[in-house]
Amino acid sequence: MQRIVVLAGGIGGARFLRGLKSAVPDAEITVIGNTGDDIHLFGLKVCPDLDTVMYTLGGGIHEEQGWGRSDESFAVKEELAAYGVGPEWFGLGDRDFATHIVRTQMIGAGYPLSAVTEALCDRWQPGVRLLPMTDDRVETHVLVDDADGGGRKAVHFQEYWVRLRASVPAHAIIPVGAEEAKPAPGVLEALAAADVVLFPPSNPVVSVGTILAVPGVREAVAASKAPVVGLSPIVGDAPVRGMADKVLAAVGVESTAAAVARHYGPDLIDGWLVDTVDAGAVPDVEAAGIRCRAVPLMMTDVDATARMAAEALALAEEVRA
Ligand code: FO1
Repeated sequence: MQRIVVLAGGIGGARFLRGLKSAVPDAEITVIGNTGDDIHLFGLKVCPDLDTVMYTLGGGIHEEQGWGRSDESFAVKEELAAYGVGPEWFGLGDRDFATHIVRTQMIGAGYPLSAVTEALCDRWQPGVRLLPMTDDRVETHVLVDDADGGGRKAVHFQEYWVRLRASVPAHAIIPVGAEEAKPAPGVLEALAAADVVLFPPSNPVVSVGTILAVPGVREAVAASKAPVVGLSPIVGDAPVRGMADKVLAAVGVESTAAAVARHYGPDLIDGWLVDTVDAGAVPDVEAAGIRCRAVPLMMTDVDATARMAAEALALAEEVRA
């Protein structure tokens, strides 16, 4: 059975995984999920990217939004607001709250996040093995201008992304705690045993980049004997969704499919897929020592996404040969 390891962020990663499962239903898929987006609110631990993968693959996602639960209501949020308790800018729904309550309760009882995630997945049956990148606390912060002080301040990634809508310049992206974090149980083992490693069209800085920032993960991907293939989240010089261009600028990377491939670099990735509109970038990427193909990369539906996943696996076979 083919063992595939995917380093995934939230919406882009989750939708890609749905296509991958459809393309290779018999494969054993391990997902290493980003936890740098995690936030503690109202005394609860919220893991947006793990939950987005779990709900999307388990059939509980709000499809149009791409995050949060389907059939959601917001009574708890409204009641909290009536007490003047915020933040109001982060939309936690009633059904979603239950997930965070169970998670926080289990963590309080001494279970590591990896065990909690496994327990939550018992309900959702996502059809993949979902591992957090680490059981340790890592929180991505973004350095922005401080309108009041005239200097700069660090804000939580969710505040930058959701409240500020990435509308102010990001000067630096800091995965706080990453340096001291250890990969969660199973992460390095999965990478060592992988037949193929995939980087979905997730954010290269705050999703895949944060996973790679956990000591040992980048090294394990680079040392992997399995082909490592990525799919560009940038199509026609703009992010397919989200605001990846804003955080790419913070790390000095141009918002192009070729620049993201070079950012990962040939030590990490063996193959790279760009969209057909970026076919002109193929020679650039290949000149950097990365095998590159141009194929349609818009995840318009599960079938289109499955074709992307199949192309990524075909490129993996090509680099392996
Ligand atoms: N994204 C938003 O744009 N607004 C929200 O209010 C919001 C709430 C939210 C709650 C739970 C959850 O799992 C995700 C949520 N997201 C929300 C998505 C999230 O902020 C980001 O898209 C990811 O962290 C980036 O991968």
